Amino acid sequence: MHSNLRINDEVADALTQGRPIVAMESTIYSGMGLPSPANRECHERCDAAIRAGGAVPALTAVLDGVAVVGVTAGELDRVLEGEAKIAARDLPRALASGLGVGVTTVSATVTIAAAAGVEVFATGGIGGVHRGSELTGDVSHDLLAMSRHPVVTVSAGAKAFLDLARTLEELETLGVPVVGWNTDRFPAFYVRDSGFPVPATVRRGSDVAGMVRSAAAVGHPGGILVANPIPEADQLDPARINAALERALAEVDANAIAGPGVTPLVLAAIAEATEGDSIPANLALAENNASVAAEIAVALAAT
Ligand code: PSU
Ligand code: MN
Repeated sequence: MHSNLRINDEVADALTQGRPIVAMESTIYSGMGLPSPANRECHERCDAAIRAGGAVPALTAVLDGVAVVGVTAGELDRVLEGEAKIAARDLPRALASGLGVGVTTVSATVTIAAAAGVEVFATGGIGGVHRGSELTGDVSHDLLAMSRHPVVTVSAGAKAFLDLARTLEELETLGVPVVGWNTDRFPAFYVRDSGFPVPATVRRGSDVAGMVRSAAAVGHPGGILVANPIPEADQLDPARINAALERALAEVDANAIAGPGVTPLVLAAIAEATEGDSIPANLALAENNASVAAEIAVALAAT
């Protein structure tokens, strides 16, 4: 029987030797997360940031019916061009049916990372509770998945096209610890402050490593969300980005899109509404998250 999980050699060696590893999702690096060629540059910069921080990058994806932890250089193009978005609930079908290429969301990545024994994961922004969810019920599975799997997620908060107040409420309901990285504010992706506070602030990788080991000691399941604001110099003007978000949401409404197609459509509409200015900001925050994730992975490996 062939295995549905493949860990590449570099990641497998690091696991055996207890060296730091940072998992990466692949939806952000596909056309559904970023337009070409920014998607490739984003992957390059995140991969380099993780290595510079002393950790091994492990890009996850589904390739030929196998959940891959550590996509190799030779496989990367297939992933960048991937068009099937795979959340955790899509994994069983994708693997059992031998899907050619599937790009993994946050929920699928924490699932696969946990299965492989990888404890830290870097993304751009997580999914969350959508505006109007009281009618549509649209809440990203990312939130529940983070509460299920013991993986630290480093994210620049979440985009304000979501209902951030409800997203934070839902994370509390699900029992996911949320900490701000050198901030007491929950960031909103392109901007450093969403207007909402975080329950606690951490200042270094060892602070998060201590939380991970403490959670395990008392049997608290699931992961931790580290909210890492975009660097000051890369932040976008909040008024401008909010106007672009409103235009993007109106476009989604007009197209009567629902389900997993919503987020990719809003992301594309935002890039268009900001005339591409959102792209450098997106790359900068993803790279910054990769660096922080590496610092946390290094601290965890030392415990
Ligand atoms: N938000 C972003 N960029 C992204 C995503 C969300 O700012 O690329 C992607 C991530 O892969 C996330 C997924 O896990 O969208 C959430 O999709 P949904 O809302 O359908 O759960
Ligand atoms: Mn959804």
